[in-house]
Amino acid sequence: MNTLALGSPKATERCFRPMPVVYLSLGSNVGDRMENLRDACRKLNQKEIRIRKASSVYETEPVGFLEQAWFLNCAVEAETSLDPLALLREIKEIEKNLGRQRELPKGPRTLDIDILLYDDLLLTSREITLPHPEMTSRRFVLEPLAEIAPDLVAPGTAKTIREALAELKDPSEVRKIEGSLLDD
Ligand code: PH2
Ligand code: MG
Ligand code: MG
Repeated sequence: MNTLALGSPKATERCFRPMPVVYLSLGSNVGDRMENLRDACRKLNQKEIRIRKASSVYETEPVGFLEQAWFLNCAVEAETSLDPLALLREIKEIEKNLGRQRELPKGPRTLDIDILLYDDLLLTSREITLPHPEMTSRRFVLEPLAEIAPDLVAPGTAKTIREALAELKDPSEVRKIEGSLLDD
C-alpha cells in the first residue's frame, strides 16, 4: 500500500482522534449566582472549550462549611483541546476574572469550577486529582451530573453515575430550579 497517499500516521491521528471530553461542576453562592454561572459558561466557550451539554441549575445546601449561603450548582459536559493542567489554568483565570478571591477552604465563593473527569484519565499530581476525589460523595455534584451523564462510569470505579447517586449517603438538600444556563 502506498502509505504516502494516506498521509503520515501522525496526520491521520490528528484528523480522527476525538477531542477529550471533560465534565465540570460549577458552583456559586455570592452575588448574582445565576448570572455568575451563565458568565462562567460564556467564558469557558471563549477558550478552547466547547460546552456540549449543561444540566439544570440546582439550589443546594452548603456542604462542609455550613454557615454560608446556599449555592447554585450545575454540571457541564465539554470538549477541549487543552490538556488537564492547561484547562485548570484557564479555569483559575475565569474564576479570578469573576472576582473570586482565595477565601476560606469550602467557604463562600463567587464562582467555583471543578474538573470532575477528563476522559478516562486517572491522575494524581500536586495541582490536580482526577477523577475529582469527592465527586461521588457529594449530592450537589452527582444530581446535576446524573442528569447529563447517567450511564457514565468514572475511571477507577465500577458504578455508573446513576448507581452512585442511588447509593449516595449525603443527606444535604438539592432542589432543581427553573431556568437553564443555556437559555440566553
Ligand atoms: N462547594 C464547596 C463546599 N461546599 N456546597 C455546595 N452545596 N455546593 C458547592 O459547590 C460547594 C459546597 C467547595 O468548593
Ligand atoms: Mg469545589
Ligand atoms: Mg475548586
